[in-house]
Amino acid sequence: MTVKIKSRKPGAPGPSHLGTGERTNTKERSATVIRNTNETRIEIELTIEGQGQYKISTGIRFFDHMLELFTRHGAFDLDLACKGDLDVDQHHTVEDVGIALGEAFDRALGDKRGILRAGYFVMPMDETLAIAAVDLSGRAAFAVDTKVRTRLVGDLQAELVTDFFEGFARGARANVHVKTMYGRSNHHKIEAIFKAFARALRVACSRDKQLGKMLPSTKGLL
Ligand SMILES: [Mn+2]
Repeated sequence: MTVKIKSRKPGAPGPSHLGTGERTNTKERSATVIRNTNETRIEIELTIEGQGQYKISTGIRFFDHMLELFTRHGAFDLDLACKGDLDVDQHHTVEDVGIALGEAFDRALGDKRGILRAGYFVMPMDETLAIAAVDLSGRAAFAVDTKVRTRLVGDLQAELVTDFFEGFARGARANVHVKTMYGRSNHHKIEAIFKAFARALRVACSRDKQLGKMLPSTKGLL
């Protein structure tokens, strides 16, 4: 397996479209992750201060749909291409995309000084309600409850939603808790979780105006 990770040096200037506010708000945080194994080949370009723009291709249309709305609701920019061994099944593709995307966030956030670090969101989608809580704690842990009992949602093997968030938690070294509270449509149950997760992560990645560049931990390391 080869994993190449590039990230912009913390403090490097970002694009001018991000405005002329506080100096700390003009720094764009981004990362490129290339992750190749015998099972999947993944390329990711992520910008945290994005415009909700995406180019997603995993070979699983419903998974693309989830990553597209994740990008838009998170206000990130995301180019993500994965060529996985879908002839085996979808497991490697979904799990490895989760890991690589988590790694991209971890790298883009650097030493995590000056971020809120934790975030949560409660997201309705019509008759469905989902909650998400994220802590970019440096420790991987996850809890996922989609309340989906069918094997497939669209063309996605529904159980793999759990593997995606487990992978993300490992890659980002984060605590990720997502849960559908109630709902009827399986499509809505998964979609509400991805939207809630995107918005919780967007908060966690946001800059903390009050604490400034302070590390959001008393431990001294995240
Ligand atoms: Mn949808």
